[in-house]
Amino acid sequence: MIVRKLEEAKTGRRLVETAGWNSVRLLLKDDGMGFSFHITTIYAGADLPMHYRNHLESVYCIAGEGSIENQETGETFEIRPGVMYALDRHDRHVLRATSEMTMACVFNPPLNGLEVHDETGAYPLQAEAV
Ligand code: 9YT
Repeated sequence: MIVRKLEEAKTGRRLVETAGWNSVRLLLKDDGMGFSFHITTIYAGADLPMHYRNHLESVYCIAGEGSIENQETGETFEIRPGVMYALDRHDRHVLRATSEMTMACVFNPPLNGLEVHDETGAYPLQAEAV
């Protein structure tokens, strides 16, 4: 069994900070779960184009408000506490935060903790899909 505290995980390689957001990786590839699990904070005013070509991601909003635009379809959905979105088609999207948002995120395949977004808003593939 793995038990971790968010506050304690905000150290070392588990905390990734970049423009517009930070993410605490509570579970990573080397935990052997087949997915990674992150608590991500999106800063107020962030406008984040992303395209996870190599990963599936689901995101649950715990706090804050914003929107997600599906650039494949042109649809925009409000994001607020209680809303989940899943990028089941590797959808190109833009996440916008009108207030600071706290999100619980799951990635398949799991991140190993070192990835950074490339110029297309994707993470490189560093694990086989499960
Ligand atoms: C919600 C979202 O996709 N934010 C970008 C960061 C990502 N969730 C991560 O690496 O934790």
